[in-house]
Amino acid sequence: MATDIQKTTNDLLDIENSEWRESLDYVLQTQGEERVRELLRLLQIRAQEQGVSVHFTANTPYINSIPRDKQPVYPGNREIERRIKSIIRWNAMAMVVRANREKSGIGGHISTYASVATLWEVGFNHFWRGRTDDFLGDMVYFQGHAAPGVYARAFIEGRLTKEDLERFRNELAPEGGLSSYPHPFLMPEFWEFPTVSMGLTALSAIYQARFNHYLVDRGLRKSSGRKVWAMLGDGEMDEPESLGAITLASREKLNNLIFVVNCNLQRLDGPVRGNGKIIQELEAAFRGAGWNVVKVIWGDDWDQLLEKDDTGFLVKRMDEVLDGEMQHFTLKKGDYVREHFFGKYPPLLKLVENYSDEQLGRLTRGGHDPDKVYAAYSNAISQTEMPTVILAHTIKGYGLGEAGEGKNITHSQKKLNEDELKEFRTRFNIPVSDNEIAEAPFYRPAEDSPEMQYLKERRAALGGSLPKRFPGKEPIACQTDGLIREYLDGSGDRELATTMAYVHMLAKLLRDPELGKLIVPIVPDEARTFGMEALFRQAGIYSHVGQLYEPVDKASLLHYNEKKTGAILEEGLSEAGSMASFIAAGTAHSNNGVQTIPFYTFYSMFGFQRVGDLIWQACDSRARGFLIGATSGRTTLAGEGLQHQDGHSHVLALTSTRIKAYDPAFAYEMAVIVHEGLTRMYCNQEDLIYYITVMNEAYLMPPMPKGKDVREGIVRGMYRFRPAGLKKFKAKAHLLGSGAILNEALKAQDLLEKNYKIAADVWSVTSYKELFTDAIECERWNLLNPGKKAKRPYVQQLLAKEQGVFVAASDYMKVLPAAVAQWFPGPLHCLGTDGFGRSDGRDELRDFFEVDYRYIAIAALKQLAASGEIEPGTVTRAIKELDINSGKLNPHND
Ligand SMILES: Cc1ncc(C[n+]2csc(CCOP(=O)(O)OP(=O)(O)O)c2C)c(N)n1
Ligand SMILES: [Mg+2]
Repeated sequence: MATDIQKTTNDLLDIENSEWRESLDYVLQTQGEERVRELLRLLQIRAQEQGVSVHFTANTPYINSIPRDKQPVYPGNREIERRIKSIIRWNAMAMVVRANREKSGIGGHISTYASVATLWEVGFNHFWRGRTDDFLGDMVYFQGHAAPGVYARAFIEGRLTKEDLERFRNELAPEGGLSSYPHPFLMPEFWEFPTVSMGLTALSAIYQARFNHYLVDRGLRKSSGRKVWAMLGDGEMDEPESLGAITLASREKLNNLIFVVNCNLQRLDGPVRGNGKIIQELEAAFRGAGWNVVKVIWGDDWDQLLEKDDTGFLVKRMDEVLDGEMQHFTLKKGDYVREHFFGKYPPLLKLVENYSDEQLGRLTRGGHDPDKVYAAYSNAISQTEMPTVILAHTIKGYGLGEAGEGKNITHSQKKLNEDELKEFRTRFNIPVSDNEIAEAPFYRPAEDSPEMQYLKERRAALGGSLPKRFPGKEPIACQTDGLIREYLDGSGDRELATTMAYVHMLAKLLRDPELGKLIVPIVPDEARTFGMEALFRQAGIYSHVGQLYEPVDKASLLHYNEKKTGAILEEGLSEAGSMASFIAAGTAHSNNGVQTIPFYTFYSMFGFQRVGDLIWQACDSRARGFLIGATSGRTTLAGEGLQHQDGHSHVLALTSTRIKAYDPAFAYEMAVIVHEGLTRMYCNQEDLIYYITVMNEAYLMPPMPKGKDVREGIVRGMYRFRPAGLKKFKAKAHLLGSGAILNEALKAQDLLEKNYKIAADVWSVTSYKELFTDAIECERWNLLNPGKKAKRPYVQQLLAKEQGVFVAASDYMKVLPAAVAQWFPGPLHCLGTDGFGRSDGRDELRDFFEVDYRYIAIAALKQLAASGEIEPGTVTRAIKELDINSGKLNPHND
């Protein structure tokens, strides 16, 4: 009885639901979309007035955003495209299988490309434009571990040979090989964007798209309708960087940006959201952020079912099915789909009663349906006001069958046995015979085959092949001597910090008739800290819309000046975003046909430590430019304490060989280094990045000492700044200082000479990294060329005639000077700032970290005592005289 009542109620509800739906259909047909929206809004208001709280949802139903009747007609030949795609699938799989047979454990991925093939092939055949004489080409960031698919296509296009494919992940073969992932550093004429550090692609693509607008707004190139496509994984979207900048993209109305997220619902270990729906989660995030979201969930064959279903149960079922369940529908056969997907509601079972199990098992996902993908891409490229994200539902390991389709292990599947290869071959109809199958041979159709003709015609129509990197440009910045001359004379009686000298130089560069328009100052909400606010007015802060409000400080000379042609990229509090801008500006020489010169100025603690992986990416990208670590030095930055005081960025800068790292003490040193950087990166066209730390301690900037080797020494890392003054002395010491600590070495020199009759030379070490790199290069050469005249490291040559003891002090960790100690002619004592910073004054910090002049002096005395040149008692006496507390806190541990 109760169930009968329930049934009647349900039936009534169903009728009511149908009536509402039909009314809506009627309004839509007779009055159009706008009227539907209006009515929905009115209903929402009415409900709210009656106290019915309407839950906020940024989600739309779990169906395709573009209904079938809004899909454009597919312009290509589906059959030939499917053949081409199948061949690429085969070769991509074969190159991984073969590589792993040759060298077990060499790795590579099959299942990701298998899931993404349609998404890419629709792009290759219809959307992605190559570079031509009058168009720079679209910028496509390929999901990194699907690289075999790009190589396989390049093979079919005739850009790579069979032998090249055989050397996938065999880069050290004599002829060179194909890199595991997209690396412009390793394949500079092929890959444009490194993409395999998950998360960085989305971030980089956003800032790249914005930078493309910036170049147009600054008048550096013409608007061309060029698009930036980021092909991403759904697991990858969990990285904070992936979603971290999406509001910037909508705020800046980046209509040139398209994300395509390959939603195969799986990542490496298992489902991305087994208990939820990743597509819905991402839809809400992107819609909330103001993006155009296009969901491509179901293939064509679902449309008929959706059209036939007037109960609403199909969409209901689609909405509620969990990603974890969807994986079962991939793995199991049609009878399982009938029972568990459609079987949940009787009307759905009825809906598919005329479908065979086989048909149900074959129902496709939207990301494998070229029509649906084409519709989504067409929608994306026609956006004028906002960026687009396409959420495409796919199957991980599509076509691998038993070898991994939809399985949790599929990400790491690299080996297919003979049966699995046969199954794959048959499914995709590849003309490889049973006799050859065990070999997994590569297959390329004959040159005059319809497939090859079609493929070539399509790429020719789209402007040629991609990815393709275009390295190099004409030399610029070859005459910059004049720019730095004034800094070589010192500051007279004016005290300056190196930061001030740097900002002065940047302002001057911005005014330069040749280079000014190419300089891109980047700063993450710290310009005032570095005294850069004068640049606001001079160069302007870039804003695509200009300044729509009157700034509160309008009357001030240094007001906050946003403008469309502004040069400064004021990134707000995003060091990661700033680095992404640095990469965009630093690679413009190859990716944008214009050699912009980025100067990214940041709090040095939040550079290598915070965004080290982006710096690594910049090096791989062959970016060029200046990274300026400001407020640097563990003891030079007073007050800020543990989180802010950087004493290790120069150690982290050792990690990439593309980085030149300098810790200059004086304005002239910095000027020489900037000049050198401009010359090498822009005149000589070398792919380097100059990291320079600047400080906020003001002191007199001396003129550059005379001597022809000074300039060379600054660049190579070390030179004698002030020789000993004493003519008659007990013993000799050499004091090495860097950055602001050089002044402590000078004070120690005076002290040693005056109070202890020890002559001391003071050396400025601008770069331990340069000294170290040069030394290990020499050692390597000597090791491999035993019969030839040995090379001598620069530091060894420089100190060859020196006697006495050596003390090195810097505001960085002791390991820096220790790295070069073995090439010194005598013992070297290293002072440095190992340990966490503290908030206190500069003097207190230098005492705490034991890097002030007193410690430099006693370290020299200690060394001299140890070598028997002075009385051991002198050290004890000096410790007392200099008021050093031997029982003080240990900065290393306390
Ligand atoms: C920062 C980072 N962490 C980890 C990895 C290793 N890794 C490469 S791909 C991958 C899973 C990617 O899943 P998804 O983004 O969903 O791509 P799919 O292969 O499923 O298309 C992982 C963990 C990486 N490359 N980068
Ligand atoms: Mg995935």
